[in-house]
Amino acid sequence: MTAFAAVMTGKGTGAISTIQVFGDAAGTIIKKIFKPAGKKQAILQPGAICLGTIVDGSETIDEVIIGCEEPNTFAIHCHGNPLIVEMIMQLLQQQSVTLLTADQLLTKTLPVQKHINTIELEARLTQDKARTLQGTKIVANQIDGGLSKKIAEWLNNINTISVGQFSADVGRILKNSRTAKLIITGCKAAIAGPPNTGKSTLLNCLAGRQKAIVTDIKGTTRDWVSARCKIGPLSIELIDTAGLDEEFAAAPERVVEKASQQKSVEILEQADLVLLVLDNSTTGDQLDDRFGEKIADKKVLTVLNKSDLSAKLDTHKLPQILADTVQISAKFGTGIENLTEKIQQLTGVTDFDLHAAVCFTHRQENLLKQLKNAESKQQAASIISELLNGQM
Ligand SMILES: Nc1nc2c(ncn2[C@@H]2O[C@H](COP(=O)(O)OP(=O)(O)OP(=O)(O)O)[C@@H](O)[C@H]2O)c(=O)[nH]1
Ligand SMILES: [Mg+2]
Repeated sequence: MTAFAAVMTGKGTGAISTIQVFGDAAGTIIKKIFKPAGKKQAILQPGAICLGTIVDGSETIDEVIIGCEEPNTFAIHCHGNPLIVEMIMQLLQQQSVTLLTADQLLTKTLPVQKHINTIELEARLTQDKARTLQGTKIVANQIDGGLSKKIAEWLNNINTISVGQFSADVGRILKNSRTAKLIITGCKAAIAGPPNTGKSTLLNCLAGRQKAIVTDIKGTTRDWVSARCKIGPLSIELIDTAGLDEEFAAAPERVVEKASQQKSVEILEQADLVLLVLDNSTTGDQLDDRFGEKIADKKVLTVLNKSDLSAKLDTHKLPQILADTVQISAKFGTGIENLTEKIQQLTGVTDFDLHAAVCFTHRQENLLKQLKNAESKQQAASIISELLNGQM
């Protein structure tokens, strides 16, 4: 006889928290720790809910509502104070219940209760974590349509479809998946550029609040500052970095500046997108040549800031990688609509079809990559079956 429990609600204080208890011993254990209000015996059959208290011997821990969702599956809805939740979890553990994370518990319960395949299970687990509504839709669409539909199509035509056709289909899925990933899990945008060009002003403008310090002194931002904003279907983590000026940071006494600039480069490397901010009201070389190497494989948008002042920057002299430009004034909030449109174009989300077949877990991605290189139909069929029903 076994039982498992997990806190299903998010971390932190909420009005109500839900603990799910599952397993053939769950009912017996609930009876030991639950005292129904006003009744001698709790009726905990599937579909029933019951008000009462969770007790540890003679001590009352919390007033709760218990629902029996399925045979051997109970939901304890208790008060949301994390200390109360912790006490109930400890009490369950004392009753030999194995404590799990919400994902681990769902992985055990969903296939048994709903008879779902691995892709649907993965979709249900991923849906909660999607950063935007569009992200949840993309994932939900993979259950009946999208990837599941494509797999059904492959299986139905396994005898006629060629290995090359699999490879072409998978190529499209993997390409769409890269865009879908930005929508589902969010996107990191580094705001980089020379000192004093208005990077922090841009972060504040996009975030809609004064998150970063702005002054007219070069080198104001030393430690990076981040803020989240929503642009179209994207939830973007903006990261304002210290201005890049290697010559300035090279002096032996500028230890902090050197460290901040190294951090800026690290952030650039991890970003999905780089907003390179230049001051449009100045002439001259604003970036050293080596900067291009650091962003060579990135999606880069050159933001020509301070466009409220007369333009002096010769954009024709910009290297090819910085050729995609947009003029804005972060201080006065002009040109921001163009900027957000460009960001969506650059990340490929502008016309993204939320019903497109995509993969959304590492497991799926790895298997699709194997399928792309499958050498025989037999091998392809076995990978497809693993994709649909394999272990998570
Ligand atoms: N005229 C004008 N001034 C701006 C604009 N954006 C920023 N500034 C000014 O430029 C100066 C520098 O702005 P910051 O946002 O601190 O620049 P930064 O790039 O973060 O600077 P560092 O952190 O030192 O690298 C401040 O005085 C801002 O008010 C703009 O669009 N127009
Ligand atoms: Mg700054």
